[in-house]
Amino acid sequence: SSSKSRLYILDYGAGNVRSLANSIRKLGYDFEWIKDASDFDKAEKLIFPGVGAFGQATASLSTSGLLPHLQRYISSGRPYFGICIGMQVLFETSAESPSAQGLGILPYKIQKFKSSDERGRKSVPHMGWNSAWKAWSDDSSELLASSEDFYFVHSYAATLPSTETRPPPFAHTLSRYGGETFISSVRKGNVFGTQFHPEKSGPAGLDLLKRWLQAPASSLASPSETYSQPQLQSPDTSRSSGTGLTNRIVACLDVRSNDAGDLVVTKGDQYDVREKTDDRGVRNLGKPVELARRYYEDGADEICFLNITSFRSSALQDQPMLEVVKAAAETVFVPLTIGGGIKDTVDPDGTPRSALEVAGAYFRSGADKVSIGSDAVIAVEELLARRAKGEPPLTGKTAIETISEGYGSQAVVVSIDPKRVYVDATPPNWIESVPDSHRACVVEGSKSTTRTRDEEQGKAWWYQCTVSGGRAVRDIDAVQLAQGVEQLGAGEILLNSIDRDGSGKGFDLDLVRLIRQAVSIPVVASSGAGSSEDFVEVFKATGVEAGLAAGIFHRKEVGIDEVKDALRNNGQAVRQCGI
Ligand code: 1PR
Repeated sequence: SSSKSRLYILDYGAGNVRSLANSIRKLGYDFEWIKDASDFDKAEKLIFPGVGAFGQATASLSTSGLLPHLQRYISSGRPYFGICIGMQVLFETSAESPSAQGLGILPYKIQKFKSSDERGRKSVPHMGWNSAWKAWSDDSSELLASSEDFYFVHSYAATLPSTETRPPPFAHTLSRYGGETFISSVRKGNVFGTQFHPEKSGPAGLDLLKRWLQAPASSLASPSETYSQPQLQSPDTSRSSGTGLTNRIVACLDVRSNDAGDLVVTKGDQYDVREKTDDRGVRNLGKPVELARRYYEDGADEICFLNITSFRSSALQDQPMLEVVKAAAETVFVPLTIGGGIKDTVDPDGTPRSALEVAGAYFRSGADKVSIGSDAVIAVEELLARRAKGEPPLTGKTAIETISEGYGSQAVVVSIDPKRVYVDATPPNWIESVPDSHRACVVEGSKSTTRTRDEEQGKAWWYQCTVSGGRAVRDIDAVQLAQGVEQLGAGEILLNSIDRDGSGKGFDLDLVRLIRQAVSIPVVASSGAGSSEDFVEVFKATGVEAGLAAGIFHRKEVGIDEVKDALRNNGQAVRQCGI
C-alpha cells in the first residue's frame, strides 16, 4: 500500500534468500530486488541478507560497482537492515578474509569463534538456537528486547574481549557461545543488523522483521541515543553443555515416489519402506509439504527432507523435489535441509551437472543446507587412499569441498548410514577379527550402555558405512567417515543407524557417543527414537547437538511439544515455540 515504504533487497546470488523473500511476503509486504545502482535512489528501506563469506560479499559489492551506492544509501539516513554477513560488512574487517575491507561504519573487528575456551570444547560454526539479551538498558526505541531464541549459523562474530566490561554503544543485543560473549545485533542511527537469521527464527524472527517493516522510516533513523548502564548477563547454565545453544529437535521426512508415481513421505524399518503385507507397496505417511508445515507449527527446530531414491537419477531431473522445497519454504520459517542425490551427475541428454550446481538449485529454492550421503563415502575413501600414498589429502574437487567453499561449511551436512558388524568378543579377543583400520570404531558389548543387550552379550561390533540407502557396504567405518568429512569441510553430521531405524528402541548411544567424540562439528543423532525419554537420554549421555526422529512424529505417537516438555523437565534447554 502507499503508506508502506518502498522496500528493496540486495542480493548477490550466494545462497538462500528465498526464505527472507517468503517471510516478507507472508508478513504482507512487497519488495523489489536491487538490480542496478539507480535502485538505491528509489529505496526507502533496504535489507541486505548477506550469505556466504565476508570476503565474497565485500568483493561482489565492489566488482558489481554497487559499493559506493550502498555507502551513499546508508549515509543518507534511510533504514538499513543487515542480516548475518549483511551485518558483518558494517564492521571494519573480519578474520575470515583479512585483506577485505568492510564498510567500517561500526569501529570493530569480526573474529573467529574459539573451538575451545574456559567452558570447554565447542563446535564451530555456532549453529542453532541461542538467546539474545539487551546490551544497554535504556535504549527506548528497541527493536529486540525479548529473551526469545533465534537461529544462528556462523563461525565468525563480533566477540568482546574477555577483559571488556562495557560493550560498544552500537551493540543492541549480546549473546554468549561457550565462554565467549558476542554482539548478536547492532544499532547505530538508521543502521540495524542481526547476526542471527530472523527469517529462519520461527515466530520470534517474524515478529522482529515485522516490527522493523512496520516502523516509520523516521523512527528507525533516529533511535534513542541515551544509553546508560550496560547489562552483561551471566551465562545460562541450563543451556546445552554450557554453550548457550538449545538442544535442537529435527523432524525428518523421507520422501520418494510411490508405485503410482506420487511423491510421498514414507518411513521404513531398517531402511525397508515397503509394507509387510503381500502387496509390498511403499508406505505412505503423508504429503511432504503438509507434514513439514505441521512440524513447523508444532515447534520443530529444523526440518529435513531426504530424497531416498535419488541415487537412481539426477537430482536436477527431480523437479518434484525442487518444487517440494520451494513450497515448504513458503510456510516453514526454520532451517530446511535437503538430502539425496547431491553429487556430480550427468543428465539423460548428456549434460554434466556438478554437485555444486545441484546444491545451488536447492539453495535458491529455499534450502539452507544440503545433506550428502553416498558421495561422501566415496570422497573419504579417496581421501584415505591419497593419504596412504603420501599425497595431499584435499583436491578441492569433491562435492563437500566445492559446496562448502561456495556456500560455507554450515550449508553442508553429511548423512552417515552405518550398520553394525558383530564379531565374537570372547578371548583371545575381538582384536583378531576387526581389521586394523577399524579399531577406533569398535564397541565392546560388555561396556555398552544401550538398553537392548541380548544380541550384544559376548560380542563386540564396529560400524560399517553403507551407500545407496544401505544397499551396499563399503570398507570404511563411521569414525573414518566422520573425521574424513570434517577434514573435507562438512559443517554437520546427520548420524543414522540402519540397525535402529524405525525400531523405536532408542538411539544407538554407543554410536552417537563414538562419533560425537571423534569430531568437533555438530552431530545430529538419528534413528530409533521411540519416546520423549529417548531424547532426554541421548542429549544427556552423548552431548550431541540435535536429535532427529521420523516415525513417531508421522504416526503422532509422540508430539514435538512432548519431547520439548520432557527435555525442559530434565533441565535441558529447548527453544520455546509459541505459534
Ligand atoms: O546417498 O546422497 O543420495 O542420500 C540418500 C539419503 O537418503 C541418505 O541421507 C540416506 O540416509 C537416506 N536414505 C536412503 N534410503 C533410505 C531408506 O530408508 N530406505 N532413509 C534412507 C534414511 C534415515 C533417517 C530416518 C531416521 C529416523 N532415513 O533419516 O529418518 O532413521 O527414523 P525413525 O525416527 O523412524 O527411527 P544420497
